[in-house]
Order: sequence, then C-alpha cells, then structure tokens
Amino acid sequence: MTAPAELLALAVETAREAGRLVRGRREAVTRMVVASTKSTPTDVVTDSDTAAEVLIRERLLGARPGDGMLGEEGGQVAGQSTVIWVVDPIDGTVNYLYGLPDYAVSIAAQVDGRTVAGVVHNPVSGETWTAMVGEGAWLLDRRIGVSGCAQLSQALVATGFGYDARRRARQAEVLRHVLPRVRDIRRAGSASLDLCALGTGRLDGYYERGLAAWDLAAGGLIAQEAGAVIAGLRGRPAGPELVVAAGPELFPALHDLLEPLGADRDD
Ligand code: LIP
Repeated sequence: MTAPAELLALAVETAREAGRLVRGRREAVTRMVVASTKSTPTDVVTDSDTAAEVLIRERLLGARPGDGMLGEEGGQVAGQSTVIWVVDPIDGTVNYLYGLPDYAVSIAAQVDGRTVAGVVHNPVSGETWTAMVGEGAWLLDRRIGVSGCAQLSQALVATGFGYDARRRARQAEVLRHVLPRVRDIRRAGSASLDLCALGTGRLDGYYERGLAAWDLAAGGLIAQEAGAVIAGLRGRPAGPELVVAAGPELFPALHDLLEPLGADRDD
C-alpha cells in the first residue's frame, strides 16, 4: 500500500519519536559535541543526527521493509517498492549544536519519485506541519496558507547560506542587492522550517542556493500545498541550483529580482 494518508501517519509518528530523542539528548547536556564534519569544518554532524537517522530508518523500514530511504547522514537504502523516504533527521544542525530552538525532523515520502506526503516537526515548539499532495497543508489541526503579500518592498524574505566560504561571499553579494528591495530578511538556519513558515504566512518569500533533497522534500510539499509557487530560475525546477518560493502574487517579482543577480550561480 502506498496511500499518502498511511505514509503520512507513519512519518508523523516517527518524526515525533525522533524529535523526543534529539530534544532529550540536547537538554541533557550543556554543550553538544561535534561528532564529525562534512563539506567544511563548520558543516557539522552530532551523534544526535546519526542516532535520530538510525531510529527513523528502523521505524520506517521496520514498518515497510520493501521501501528505500535517502537520509542526510549517509543512510541510503535501496528498496524494492515504489516508496522512498527522504529524511533530514535534524534540519538546522548548527542551531541544534548551539541550543537554538529552530531545528526540525523532516520526513517526506516519495512514490515513483514524486513527493506525496511530508512532515516537518519542531521538537522544541511542538509544532508539526504536514501535507499530502492535493490535500492542502496543516499546522497541527489548522489548515495553513501563504500570505497575500504582493509587493516586494513589503515582503519579509528568508534565505540561507552554504558552508563554503566562496559560496557565502557570492551569497552575500546577492543579499546586498536584495536587502534594500524588501521589508527585511530572516536567516533562521533551517530550510524546512523556513518553507513551513512561508506556508503558514509567517514569511512572504524564501530563496536559497544549495539545498539538498532532504532539506527541501517535506517543507517544499507543505509550502506548495499551502499555496506557494516553488521553482528555480528561468523555468527550472527548484533544487540545489536555487529554490525560490513565495505566494503567487509575489513570486514573479522575487524571481525577477534574483534572476539578473545570478542567484543560482557561484561565479
Ligand atoms: C541547513 C539548511 C539551511 C541552510 C544551512 C544548512 P542542515 O541544513 O536547512 O537552510 O541554510 O546552511 O544547510 O545542514 O542543518 O541539515
């Protein structure tokens, strides 16, 4: 069975259990230890990231042994079914490391490569966003929707930055041109929570270069089902090159601001 409702129920239960695990581990220590780093010395992994991904894999594939999984911390499992779980066990790992509350467990279910269900759960706030394709998006039991902001100068826009210094310098250059054109910028450090904030109307727009599939899968479905337009530049799909997301009234102006700046390039 690949009914989105069944997949979502399993994902929500699993995300909440993983959220209890990582929050408990964080609150048990004054200072969280970096277990390892990835692309740069600031691209960190904690033991909690790894422990949470192991728990998520055990719960999801224990319940559905034939499924595959793509996890941020290296947990790639080939499956025989049409379902692949796309998992970020802690999205906002640096926030988690520093004890800041903006981090989330993000789990999406893809069937034949299409995201059909997703959950983003913030273990600190207890907020749980969910969506199923074609069925809208929810924050706990409340239906959510994007803001109706239509003017760039009135838009609260979130973004994020990569870990590589050269890319960060380029992203700062893009930001230099964006900042004077919008109401303000927010940089919270978790793509999935940024996308859920957009879907809830707490942000008017979002853009970021360098997102991985696990950063985008669940939050992207939630924002889209909440009414956001999500894409790359010049008709390209949202992906590692660039994610641009906003309500339909604002998206064209945000896209047209970012396109001439080459926000989807490192040069
Ligand atoms: C994070 C993203 C965020 C980005 C951070 C980091 P992680 O993911 O959610 O949008 O700006 O640099 O990549 O590494 O915490 O899972």
